[in-house]
Amino acid sequence: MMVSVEKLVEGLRSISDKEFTCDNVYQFLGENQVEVGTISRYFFWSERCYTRNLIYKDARFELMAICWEKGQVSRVHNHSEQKCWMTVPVGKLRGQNFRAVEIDEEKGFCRLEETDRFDLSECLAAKVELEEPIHQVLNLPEFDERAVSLHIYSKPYDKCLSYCRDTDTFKEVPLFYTSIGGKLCDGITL
Ligand code: CSS
Ligand code: FE2
Repeated sequence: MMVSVEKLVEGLRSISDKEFTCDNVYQFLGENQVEVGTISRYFFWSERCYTRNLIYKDARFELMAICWEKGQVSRVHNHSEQKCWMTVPVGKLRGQNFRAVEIDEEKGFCRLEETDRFDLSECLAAKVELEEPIHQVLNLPEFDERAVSLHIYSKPYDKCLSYCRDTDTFKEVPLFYTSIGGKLCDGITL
């Protein structure tokens, strides 16, 4: 079924706390695919970096549209131990998962190894596995088009760990919104 983003949010809000599980929300997203026309007012692209555009947020979850120019990639990062689901209503994205083969938290040292990867498009839903939470999302140059992904994070978080593969280090980084409710945030230039 295709639904407006308003209906999608309404549906997510109506799921009880107890039922707000990885599997249930995943299934809900598979059954309720968003009509792109209803999220286009949240789209902003920047040549500098992918953009994070907040659509809805409460204490339990946030929903955002992330806009990717051709070739843009996320950092290798985690989700601060929060649950995450994503779909790709526009274009196509590659997800690459990693596992930590060696970690020394005190030294900020972490050596990663690539594990599985997946391609997402056409609103196919994915969940970021909590057992293997380190990943990167890439709009590969060969996909040759802009992409938009919808992300649900539960609970909302505003910092995460970012991993550098060249130096085998990791650190906490803050996360910012590019826009909220369809309006660019203060101080943001695209
Ligand atoms: N988690 C990243 C996007 S890639 S899944 C972010 O929220 O910026
Ligand atoms: Fe992520």
